[in-house]
Amino acid sequence: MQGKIFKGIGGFYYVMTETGVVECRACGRFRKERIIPMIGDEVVLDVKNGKGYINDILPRRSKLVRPAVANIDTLVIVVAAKSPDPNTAVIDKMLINAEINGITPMICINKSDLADADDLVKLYNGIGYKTVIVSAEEKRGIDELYTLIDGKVAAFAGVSGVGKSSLLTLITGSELETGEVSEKISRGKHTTRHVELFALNNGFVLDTPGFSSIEPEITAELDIAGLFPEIERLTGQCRFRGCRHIGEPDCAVKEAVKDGVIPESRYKIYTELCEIQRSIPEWN
Ligand SMILES: Nc1nc2c(ncn2[C@@H]2O[C@H](COP(=O)(O)OP(=O)(O)OP(=O)(O)O)[C@@H](O)[C@H]2O)c(=O)[nH]1
Ligand SMILES: [Mg+2]
Ligand SMILES: [Zn+2]
Repeated sequence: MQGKIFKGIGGFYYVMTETGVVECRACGRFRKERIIPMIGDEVVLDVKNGKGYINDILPRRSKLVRPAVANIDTLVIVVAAKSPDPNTAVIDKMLINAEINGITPMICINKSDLADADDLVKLYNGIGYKTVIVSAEEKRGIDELYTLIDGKVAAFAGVSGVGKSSLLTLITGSELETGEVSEKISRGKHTTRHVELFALNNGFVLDTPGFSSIEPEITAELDIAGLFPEIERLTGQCRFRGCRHIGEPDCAVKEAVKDGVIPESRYKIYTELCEIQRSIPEWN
């Protein structure tokens, strides 16, 4: 039998299968081989005497750290049009983290009842990211958001107070009543936070704090230009093949920055990441 781990508590994994939820333990081999199942894992399981055992983990499509969740397809970066004011540095960091982890990001602008967000939409649509404008308060844009994550495993991330939980309550509302108890994931001082995927009709959602505080992990092999769609797009248009877009002549990327096509702020992050990479001993 095959299924998906949606929750883990005290050594038990809860696996959603075609025939319902199965409480499982990892098989003995896993401990010996130091394999740790993650929430989101697609697993092969066996049921013996009414007890479930996870025997195998299928290859992971992506891996999110803090919270550790596998196979997330979409990172919904939630920002507020106002209160708290959007911070593009934080958004860019989350975008880069998503790109590094092989997760498709999109930007969800909530609290559109409080302010417009034309600048943000223009900036990120221009780069090529999907944006959606919603208001949890006025229940606007929720269907469009739902359509964008339908059939996927979507993690909602963003700084505190932007409305992630409000949106997720609207999105999962009816399904949660019949399934798991709707436990609001709070990260208050004394609240135990457990990570859980919530099933939709077709797909899963996950509430996460932070993800902006994590420094992108830059390795020697990482294709940094590939983390920036607006830079990646221009690859091949520079005079030199293998142009790093830093100081080379006739560089299409530098031109685009000068013309305002590529935002200065994003180019600055690009150069900083290149700098970090250059300081890795194995880089060359
Ligand atoms: N005006 C307005 N307020 C909203 C909207 N969505 C959420 N809020 C309010 O914003 C506050 C924060 O919302 P939450 O859903 O708790 O935010 P969160 O992102 O889950 O915050 P953390 O759990 O701390 O990370 C609450 O008081 C909500 O009622 C909206 O669309 N418009
Ligand atoms: Mg919340
Ligand atoms: Zn170049």
